[in-house]
Amino acid sequence: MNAPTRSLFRPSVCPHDCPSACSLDVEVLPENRIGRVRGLAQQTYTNGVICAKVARYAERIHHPDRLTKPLLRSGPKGSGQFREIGWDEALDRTVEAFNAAEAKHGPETVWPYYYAGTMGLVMRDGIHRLRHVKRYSGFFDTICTNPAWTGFVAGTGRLAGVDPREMAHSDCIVIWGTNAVHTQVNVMDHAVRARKARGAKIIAVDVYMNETMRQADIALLVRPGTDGALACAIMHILLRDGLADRAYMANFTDFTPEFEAHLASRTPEWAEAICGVPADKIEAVARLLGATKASYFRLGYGFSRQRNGAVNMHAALSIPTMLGAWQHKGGGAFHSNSGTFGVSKRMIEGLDAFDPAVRMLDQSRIGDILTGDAAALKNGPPVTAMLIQNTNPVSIAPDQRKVIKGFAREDLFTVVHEQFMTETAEMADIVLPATMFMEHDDLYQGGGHTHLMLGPNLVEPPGECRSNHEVICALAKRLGAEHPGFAMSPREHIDWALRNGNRGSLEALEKDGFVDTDPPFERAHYLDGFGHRGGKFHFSPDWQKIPLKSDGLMGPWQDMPRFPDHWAAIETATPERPFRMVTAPARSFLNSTFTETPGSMKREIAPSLMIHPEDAAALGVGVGEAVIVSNARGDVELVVKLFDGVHRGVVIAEGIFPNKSHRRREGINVLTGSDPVAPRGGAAFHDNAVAIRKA
Ligand SMILES: Nc1nc2c(c(=O)[nH]1)N[C@H]1C(S)=C(S)[C@@H](COP(=O)(O)OP(=O)(O)OC[C@H]3O[C@@H](n4cnc5c(=O)[nH]c(N)nc54)[C@H](O)[C@@H]3O)O[C@H]1N2
Ligand SMILES: Nc1nc2c(c(=O)[nH]1)N[C@H]1C(S)=C(S)[C@@H](COP(=O)(O)OP(=O)(O)OC[C@H]3O[C@@H](n4cnc5c(=O)[nH]c(N)nc54)[C@H](O)[C@@H]3O)O[C@H]1N2
Ligand code: SF4
Ligand SMILES: [Mo]
Repeated sequence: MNAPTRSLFRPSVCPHDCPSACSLDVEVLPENRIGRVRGLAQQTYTNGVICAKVARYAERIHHPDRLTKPLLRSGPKGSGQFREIGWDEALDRTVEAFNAAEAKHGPETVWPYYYAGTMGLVMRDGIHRLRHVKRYSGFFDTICTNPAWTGFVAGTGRLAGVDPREMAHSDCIVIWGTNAVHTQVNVMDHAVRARKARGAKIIAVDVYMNETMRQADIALLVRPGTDGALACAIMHILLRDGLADRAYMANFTDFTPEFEAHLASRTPEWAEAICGVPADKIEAVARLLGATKASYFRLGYGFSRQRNGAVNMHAALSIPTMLGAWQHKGGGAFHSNSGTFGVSKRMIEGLDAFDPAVRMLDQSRIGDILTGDAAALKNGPPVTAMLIQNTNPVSIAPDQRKVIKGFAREDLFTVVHEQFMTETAEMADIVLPATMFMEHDDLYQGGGHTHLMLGPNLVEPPGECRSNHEVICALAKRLGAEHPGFAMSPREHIDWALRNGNRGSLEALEKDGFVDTDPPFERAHYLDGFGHRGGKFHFSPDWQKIPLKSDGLMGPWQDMPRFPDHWAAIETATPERPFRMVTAPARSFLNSTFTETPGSMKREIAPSLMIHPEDAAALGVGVGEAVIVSNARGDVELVVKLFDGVHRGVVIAEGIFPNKSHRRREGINVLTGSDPVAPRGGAAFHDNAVAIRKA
């Protein structure tokens, strides 16, 4: 790394957990500082456009509150009292505690816990190498992607879709269950360009009139967890009115007369009663879709965070398939390209040391696991030691009361490697200071597009920060864990992963900072066959056999419908809990990240609840007043915002604010549940029946 003597722009990648994975153009200043951050224009998905929170990155990387020294707890658990120690002492103490725990309960008592705070493959996934070699408990990462990926792959057989840049050729762009303006700004950028250039119509489907819905030509406002009903009614009309592509379906799908008979009763009136979209509006949308060839369905994660989320994802995906939209440029569907990059993770993750006999523990059920639920522990030993990187479960995990109770256990030793003193770090025994993305080298793949990208080390880290890779390798050495991956540098790992995945080399990637891995048209559009055996799209999924990583079947999978349908597995409103609450992402935060930056806090202000004015009147509460929102899992106080862009009975709490910005230091996830979404697990963050009363 050469420190510049004058300011210059260098390519980089946004590392945050966001499908956009933007290529960045970062101004590197002398004296180890960064200046402006903008989108890289040459990478044609990013197209020079990034979100405001990352454009302000100088305030995060040069934040005065960054952790810069290892810390040892000096007061009671969770007191926030720590004293500075050296790295050797921190690592020695960690290894001592891990070995003592292992001696008492066996290696599965140690649970390395991580997530996608950085999406860099070396820094995010290296923790697996340590756990595989040491036979520590496995980590089944359900919290974000499982309901969505399962629903998509149930249909296509593969986690891949049509290049989002093809929106430039679309007649109609359907943005379903993602608030793209907040969570992936590039989707909106490409859609709006298509509207300007060729009059493409933008249709959005969501449960509240968010920014994306407001910018759409047609906004379909559904009740939470009812997208399956809307999708079925659209398909009912397509079949009824001769707008379905029957020749395509005969060639490329498992379409049967039985499926047609099933849809015959899924009328627009039936759907209206469930999802709340007027039947005539459903008719108009179906006619519009049927009249255009190139309809592009951009299916988000948001609507899958319901207990019937996998079914709803598959139902929405079935529409472009019935239209035969996949055959046309600018037509088809996209959810994630995460299954397409082919980079080899064998060395990074130490997969050669993987032992399937070691138990997997479910990320979403951390509360049950840490409070000793035998089933969640797979009837194995308790978890008594944890290493945590890139995630803040005390704030973001569901069933928060159990999570906090678990972390407060005196017999649990916790090491948290972090950039800031998060609420998880506050519960730790040892806190280690972590580098940020511009302070280490890493490789990134764009889940929401087609590029592999290099994020190089551009500046020196402050104080004594070390990268995840350095920490994993240093622990491995002290633990006596042996693997060639522990002796390699991040650059060597990147080169190995590329070469062994037939994706070129580090040298090639370094030239432009990215490579475009877009597959040929035929493959991206599944014209050479879908991913299932026999090459057909499945309208009737085999929910027990989805070709994705698995830790067995979870949730009420036996009750899943055979065809797309409204599956009433959600937490329905009851007289005691008459409201349905959605905990949608805030624009200026990224999960719990950016809650530490003044620029984002100034915009998001304080935890609130958006509530329909008539519901507020019935409850006798007004703007700015506090309400207690409760269910069987707990209660949280929020401040009322009146908002008429929801169905009555639906309330929205945007953003994961720090727990400490709420009464009793308990955040929004006190209300969300960790019971697994069928059939492969996941948390239904937007599926909550709640009661509301004046505080
Ligand atoms: N600014 C910002 N950006 C983010 C994040 C963030 O917290 N803030 N989080 C990042 C992460 S981890 C992820 S996984 C991605 C997710 O990104 P996307 O795939 O883009 O999905 P989201 O935008 O999370 O989807 C949220 C939307 O889903 C809607 N929704 C909830 N339930 C339903 C339903 O039943 N039906 C329908 N139709 N809509 C529903 C919500 O109202 C909300 O508008 O975003 C990433 N980007
Ligand atoms: N109520 C509610 N809760 C939700 C959601 C919701 O919509 N509503 N969304 C859920 C979803 S989809 C997700 S993915 C989860 C995400 O939740 P988290 O995994 O907590 O997500 P982040 O806030 O992205 O990242 C966590 C931490 O990683 C740290 N970090 C970043 N880079 C590095 C690094 O290189 N090294 C180390 N050691 N640390 C690093 C950051 O400082 C940050 O504190 O939240 C879930 N929780
Ligand atoms: S849109 Fe997402 S990937 Fe792009 S800069 Fe913002 S957070 Fe990063
Ligand atoms: Mo996520």
